[in-house]
Amino acid sequence: MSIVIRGGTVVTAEHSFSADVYCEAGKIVAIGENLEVPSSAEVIDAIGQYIMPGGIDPHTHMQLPFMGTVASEDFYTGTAAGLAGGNTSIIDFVIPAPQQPLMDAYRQWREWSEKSAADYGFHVAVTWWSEGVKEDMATLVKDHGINSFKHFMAYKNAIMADDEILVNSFEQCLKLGAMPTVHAENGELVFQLQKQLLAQGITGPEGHPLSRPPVVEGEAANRAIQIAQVMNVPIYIVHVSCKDSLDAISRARSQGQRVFGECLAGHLVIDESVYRSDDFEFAAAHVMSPPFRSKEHQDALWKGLQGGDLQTTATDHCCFCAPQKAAGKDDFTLIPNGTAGIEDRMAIIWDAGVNTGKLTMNEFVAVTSSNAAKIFNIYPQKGAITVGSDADIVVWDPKGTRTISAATHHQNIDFNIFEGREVTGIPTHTLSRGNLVYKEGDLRAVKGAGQYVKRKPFSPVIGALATQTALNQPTAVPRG
Ligand code: URQ
Ligand code: ZN
Ligand code: ZN
Repeated sequence: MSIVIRGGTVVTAEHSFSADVYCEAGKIVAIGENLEVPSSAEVIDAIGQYIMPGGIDPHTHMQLPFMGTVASEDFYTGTAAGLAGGNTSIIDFVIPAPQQPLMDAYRQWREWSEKSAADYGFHVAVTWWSEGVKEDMATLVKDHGINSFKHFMAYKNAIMADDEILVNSFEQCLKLGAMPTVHAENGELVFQLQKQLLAQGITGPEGHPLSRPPVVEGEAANRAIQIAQVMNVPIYIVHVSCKDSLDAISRARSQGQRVFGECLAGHLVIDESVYRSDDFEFAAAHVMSPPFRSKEHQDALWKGLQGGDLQTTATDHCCFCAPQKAAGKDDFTLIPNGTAGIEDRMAIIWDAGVNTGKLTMNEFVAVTSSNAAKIFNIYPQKGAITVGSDADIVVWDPKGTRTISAATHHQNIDFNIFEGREVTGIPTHTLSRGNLVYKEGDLRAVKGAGQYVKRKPFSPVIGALATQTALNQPTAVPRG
């Protein structure tokens, strides 16, 4: 199977240039003007369109068992929906129950993910501590291509990691050359505020954001960053949602500490007014953590992306349908946390970022693909348009339009947080390791065609430098 993409403009995190791209046997084989290729090659006409690295979503939870139920999107339907939106890789999460051996959970998630239609990797969560956990972390890095470990500072009495777990795990991450990542919310404060709100009779979804104010996220982000500094490890803060945590990141980065931040497409364009709806289903559908915030925080996140204090965008794709959300009808703390985004992230970031001048096209590629590949050490295999890279490519029509809706999306959820938004800038073709899996509305995802992506660790000292060096590359055409 060979494909040549003709007549387009290649857009990478570094620059943009006119060129054809020829793909064969799953790899990018040639890039240049008026390429001569075998007559048997399938031709994609990309005139007036952009040829970009396929999106990498570094934060998804396909078929996650959580809060007494299981996320409605599985690895096949979720990765397929991503392909329809120009996303060609995910990094999902193995989340062991406390006392569950990490290796057992890892094997379970590898089994679930075999049905993926696109390439995938994992962060592994450290939800408890023992010598066995420490040993399993080493096994996962040395033998299974894991180079990042997640720590939930929220979710008390479930998967919450306290400071003792953070310190022990960060120490092991340094030894292994692995990246520690955190969900930064102070779980003790959330628990306390939840009790207070329920005692006041506030049981509806409007209680959710009240129990997780920005200060609760800012405290945890700052604490995790300071622990990382003392432990001499880099750190990646997932779903940064507010100025409070972004300020902690900016402060640390300005002092040379290696801190990376991720924000979600949803947090960039949706605000907390959704929780004040009288419609329980509508408000509950938006219950995720951290919650959607006010506009001042959205503006701060955009500035974080523009200024380089936030490096990646993601979705935290973790789907629960209305009947599942109804578990919290009388108690908002029982509403399963999570919603969707994998199919819409690229178009949302393009429409709200590039079309408004907040981001250049090159910065768009950086924050939707290349930076995640660099931080998690799969660049330029992924996240690049270079000879030898995997042929994970999206052909992007900057003039194409789409109205986002649950009625037409491919995601296995009965709600879309971007419902009704008309976006300008859409994928017309998606290639997954050189296979044309999406063509002008026709989704041809193949169950099980996705491959597990092993990620090498960074060596303890060089690793931190490598991460920084990788990210120091000119990631965008200077905005003039
Ligand atoms: O916290 C997370 O990232 C997982 C459990 C998904 N749910 C959510 O509300 N973000
Ligand atoms: Zn989280
Ligand atoms: Zn998550």
